Amino acid sequence: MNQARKSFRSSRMLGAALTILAASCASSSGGADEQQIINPLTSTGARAAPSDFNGGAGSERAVWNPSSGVWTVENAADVQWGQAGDIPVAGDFDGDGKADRAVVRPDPRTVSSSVWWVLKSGGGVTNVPWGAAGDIPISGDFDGDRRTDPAIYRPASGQTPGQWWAILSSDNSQRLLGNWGGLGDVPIAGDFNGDGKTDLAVYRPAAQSQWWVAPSNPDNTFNTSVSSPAAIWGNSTDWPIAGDFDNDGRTDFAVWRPESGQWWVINGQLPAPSGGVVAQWGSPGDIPIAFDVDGDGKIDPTIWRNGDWWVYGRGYLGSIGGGIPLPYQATNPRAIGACTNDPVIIGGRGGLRTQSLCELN
Ligand SMILES: [Ca+2]
Ligand SMILES: [Ca+2]
Ligand SMILES: [Ca+2]
Ligand SMILES: [Ca+2]
Repeated sequence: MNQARKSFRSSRMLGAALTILAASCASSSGGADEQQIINPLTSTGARAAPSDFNGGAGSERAVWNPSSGVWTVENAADVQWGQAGDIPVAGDFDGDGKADRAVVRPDPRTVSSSVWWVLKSGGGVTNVPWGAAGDIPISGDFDGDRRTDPAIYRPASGQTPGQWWAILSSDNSQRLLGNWGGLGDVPIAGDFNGDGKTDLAVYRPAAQSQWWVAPSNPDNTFNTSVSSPAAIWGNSTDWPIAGDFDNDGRTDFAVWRPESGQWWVINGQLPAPSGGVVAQWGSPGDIPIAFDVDGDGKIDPTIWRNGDWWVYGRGYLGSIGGGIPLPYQATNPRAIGACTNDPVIIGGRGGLRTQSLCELN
């Protein structure tokens, strides 16, 4: 990675005034009178979800076992891919419309770099050195060619802002996509402006949490001159969970509230509208998953509870395997099973913080 520098807006971001949240997401109430119905709009066409392993309608339940490295996917044979200490990353790296099993592994020879091992659904294997220990792998398509680009978010440290790095699949170029993120920010992979390209976005937990989005431009750059948050949505203990809940092609701003099990979702416009919707699904101790079970393009709020999958509007789907539910998200708060060293971001009183899976067991 070269060390190209770009101006960073952290100070402006941190100094921006809070605006009042019209439909108070910070409130634990949420009556129907303050909700705004999100209108389902047109589909933007098929795009392999990180957990759509067979390319059919909807996603498959999938888990990765952090001890054995085995991927257990609904309606598929178990596959061993990875080992203890790896970070699972699913995405469509080969562009055949099916999610590929992939892991990111710290390189033991250098301890400073990581290797992405991809088992391509269309056949073959790739291993690409990319990133370093402490980086957060991101499964995104930043150039919009419908192939997942290996990407990492390097958390902000001291005076250094958070950095987004990717290998763009369209030209195989290794790029610093932008400096976008401050201390304590949580990276979010989403397409908030609906152009088919993943944007640079971070969630900043606070009493009134901020979502900062640097939207993608047509030339594969990102508008990092944004000077105000795209949304103020969530509180200091919420877990961000982004996805397209209404299938309008734009990722929506959403948080899951661990104390109450509420899903708070606001439409992913830039900037966000003033009101959102809330759904009750889950209980303290659960893990929320953005999952499209039926293939209608809309995220179905899903709860993972000790191996069991519960989908909003459908109920119990059953249990498969043992391990980390996929799509794995850095914001998933709890360890499952064995002890590994990958960083996770855990919610709790006082905000989100980074913690290893070992510490959680
Ligand atoms: Ca694939
Ligand atoms: Ca791509
Ligand atoms: Ca975009
Ligand atoms: Ca949406």
